Amino acid sequence: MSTLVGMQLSGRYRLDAQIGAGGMSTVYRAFDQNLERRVAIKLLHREMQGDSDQLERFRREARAVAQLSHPHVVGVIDTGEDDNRPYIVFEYVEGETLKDRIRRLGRLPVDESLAYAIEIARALGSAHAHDIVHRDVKPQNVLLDPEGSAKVTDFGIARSLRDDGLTADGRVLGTTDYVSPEQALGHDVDGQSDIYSLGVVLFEMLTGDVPFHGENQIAVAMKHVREDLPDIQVLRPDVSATTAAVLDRMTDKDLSHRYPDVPALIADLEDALAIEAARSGTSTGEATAVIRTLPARTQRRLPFRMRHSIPLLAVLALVGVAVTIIVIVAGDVPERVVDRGTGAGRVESTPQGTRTVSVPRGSAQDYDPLGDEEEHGEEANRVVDRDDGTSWTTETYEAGIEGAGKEGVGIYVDARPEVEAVQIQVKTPKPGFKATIYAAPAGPVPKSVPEGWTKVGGGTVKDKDQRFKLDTGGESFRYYLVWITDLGDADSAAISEIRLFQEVPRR
Ligand code: 3AM
Repeated sequence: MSTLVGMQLSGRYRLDAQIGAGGMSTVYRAFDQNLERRVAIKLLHREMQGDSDQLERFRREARAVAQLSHPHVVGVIDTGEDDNRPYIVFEYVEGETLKDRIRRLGRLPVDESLAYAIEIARALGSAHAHDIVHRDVKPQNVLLDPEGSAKVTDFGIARSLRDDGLTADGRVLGTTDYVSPEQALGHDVDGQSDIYSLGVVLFEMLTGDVPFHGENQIAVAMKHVREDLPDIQVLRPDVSATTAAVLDRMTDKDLSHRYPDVPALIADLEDALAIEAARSGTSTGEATAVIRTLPARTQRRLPFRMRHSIPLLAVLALVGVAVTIIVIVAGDVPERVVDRGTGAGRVESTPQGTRTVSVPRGSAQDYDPLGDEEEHGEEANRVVDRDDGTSWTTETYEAGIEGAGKEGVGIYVDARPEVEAVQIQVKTPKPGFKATIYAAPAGPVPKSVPEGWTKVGGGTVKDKDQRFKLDTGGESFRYYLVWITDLGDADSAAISEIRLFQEVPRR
């Protein structure tokens, strides 16, 4: 192949260096002499030339990919044929592949991993909308440009694994590290297969390694068919339950449980990124750029200062100083809400000898283990947004919760790492429902009630501002669940705020 270096394709593209080789083609760094710029050229292997099926496929897919114009897809500039050998001209991306980055740094920060996953998912979404399935999503096919943005390449050019991976005599050409179970079994694949592979890429970013190893590629492929991925929260304990759940759903072997399409996946990845960023209070690398592109609905999960530019913050800081001075001069220092940097920090009455447990925005989750596992999840964080005007609501139960065949539905707050809460405040615009308060220790959220949960309090929510004393038996817990068991006269319940209080240690 190296003999081709120095050659000119179609009198225009000078091949300068071979930069990669795949099962059916070779990638060159080249120079476009007309436009005087660097390009990347993918040239079909000579052996493939006699294979009219493959030739036609390469041509057809090159045309299809050329229709994609997307910021996270490596752009196709031109296609052509030289001496009957088809080639595709791509924009040249200066930088490393995502695989190189993982090799160099090991596991990546959680928010950065999610940011790359979102960018790759956006690229896949655009391809799927054009009926192009990538079929070979892997970090080797994700280029990181000098700004840090991810660009997916090799779209639709890879053949199905049956043709390209496991050959008739069992020889393996491509990697099966990212292969979906259905692809490994040689079934027809669609966009859901790309979602699985992207899930494996996300797993690798979070852990620094692929989930399965084996003696050969076939053994690895069979693990994708038979074995669950290792538990991400065991390997990477700082990953939130939300992110872990998204990863689980991306890599579910059962297609009816896996994300049905990329838009549904993107919405959850975006929420997960906002939650992780809100939890850590900072963002790193590409996450900072992706956070700016999140829809307003998702941005609301973020602390104020992460949503706004520095100059505005500087102005607000000055205003804050002025207000503090006025308050101090007036001789009325408000009680401070202990706040781990989630913004507003509104002044609220706090029971004597206690202080508010600070939970970040993004730390509330709907909980419906006996139903469809979904209870207006998109509204969950309204209970920790310090805004009484916004509420999370249950779904509508015309015949009551019992009538729906459930013992309850609820919402929990993640008071990470853990806390011994002595009181809970539940604010609601419409009192009258009954709730049991449960708590669970650090680790995965228990899958059902009461298993794994400890009852710590509860009763009827009679007031708009209801408080329940909690008895944790001296233990600390991470999750506090408001488990609604009876809606009273209403067909739904609403909660605008949940706050936990802990004792102030005596000196
Ligand atoms: O093997 P490494 O990681 O050095 O970066 C890609 C990878 O490099 C590079 O070709 C190799 C095999 O994919 N590559 C692919 N498309 C590219 C492009 N459009 C590219 N490099 C720059 N621009």
